[in-house]
Amino acid sequence: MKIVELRGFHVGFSPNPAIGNARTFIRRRDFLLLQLLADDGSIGWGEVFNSPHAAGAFIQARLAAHILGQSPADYRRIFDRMSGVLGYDRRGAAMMAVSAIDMALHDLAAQAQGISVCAMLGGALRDRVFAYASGPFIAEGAAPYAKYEEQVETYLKRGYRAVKPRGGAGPKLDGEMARALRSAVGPDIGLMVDINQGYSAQAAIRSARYMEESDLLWLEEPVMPEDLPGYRAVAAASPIAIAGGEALGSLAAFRDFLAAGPSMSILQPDLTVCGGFSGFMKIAALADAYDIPVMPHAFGTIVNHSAAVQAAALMTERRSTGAQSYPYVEIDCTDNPLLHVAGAVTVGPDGKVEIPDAPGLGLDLSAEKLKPWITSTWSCAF
Ligand code: SMN
Ligand code: MG
Repeated sequence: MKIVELRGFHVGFSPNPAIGNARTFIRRRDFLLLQLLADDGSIGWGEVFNSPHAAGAFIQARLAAHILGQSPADYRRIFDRMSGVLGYDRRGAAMMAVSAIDMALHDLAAQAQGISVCAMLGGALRDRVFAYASGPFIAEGAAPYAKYEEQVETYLKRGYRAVKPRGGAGPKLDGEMARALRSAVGPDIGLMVDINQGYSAQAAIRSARYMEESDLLWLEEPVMPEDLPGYRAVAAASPIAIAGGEALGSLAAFRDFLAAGPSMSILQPDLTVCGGFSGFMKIAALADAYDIPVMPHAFGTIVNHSAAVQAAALMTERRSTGAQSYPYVEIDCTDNPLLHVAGAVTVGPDGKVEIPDAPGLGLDLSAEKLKPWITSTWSCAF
């Protein structure tokens, strides 16, 4: 099997209401979905979640020539070669470009063997994985958390047994929000709060203190992603587990956090940011040496969701402070048509999603299905 064409589909939509977190209101969500076409007609999918336009340009200008004519089975060699092309740009949009290609190569390589990506990478450790509802999000106006209880109730009705609301509107408000949610959902539902890099270390510590009695599984991205001293300060001051890493794009970045001692105690690499499956598995191996749970961050289309489910299937089980052991997968609970474009993503009554054992990523996706959201396309062929 040889790759004969790369096709880029820029897709996007405008969420209404805007998706609010501690730092911003997201009014537009744009992604690049990458198709790698093989000479036997099979198609592999990859996603760029964060910087689709820059990554798309980098794929066309610098990476495509290294992919055309190659066999997807050589994904490790190709990853190594692509890493050599990065030059000084080792953690940003260029790495996101590498990530999307690596993801699509894994999809194709596994399809060629007629097995799932997780089977190709050594075999799933489970056949279902626990999922959490990613939401609710901050609303515009004077009462950022006013609808949280109502929204969480709808998630629980859909089967979710864990929820991750956005915090960061203010430490005291966070404390009230977490307390209200804990008393609404009872002791058995997992509760975590995502600050989306929004606080200074002092504000994060204050917020963590106010939320301490609400039995959180984790506090996510309390400070800026590279603020290692800030992470260390928050971790030292609070008994709540600190999660992060969705914005870190290299193995070396994760090494810095782990080697520095208690800072992050749950790692959340995003496969579209950290180097696809190749990058993710290296980070997971590093984390194993520190006995730290790893679970994929995913807040995009069905492509990254499907990749995250395959990756989560491979992660070592770790006890959490709640009812369900790690790993978990994250499910975007906003109105996101690109998550459900190949069939509705839902959890069962056990709060888990199935790990598909269909070939590759197990995706039933086509350009035709993406059509309503496509803003532009490109292609690179021989
Ligand atoms: C997140 C990141 C980017 C956009 C929306 C939400 C969030 C997550 O941090 O963990 O999904
Ligand atoms: Mg997050």
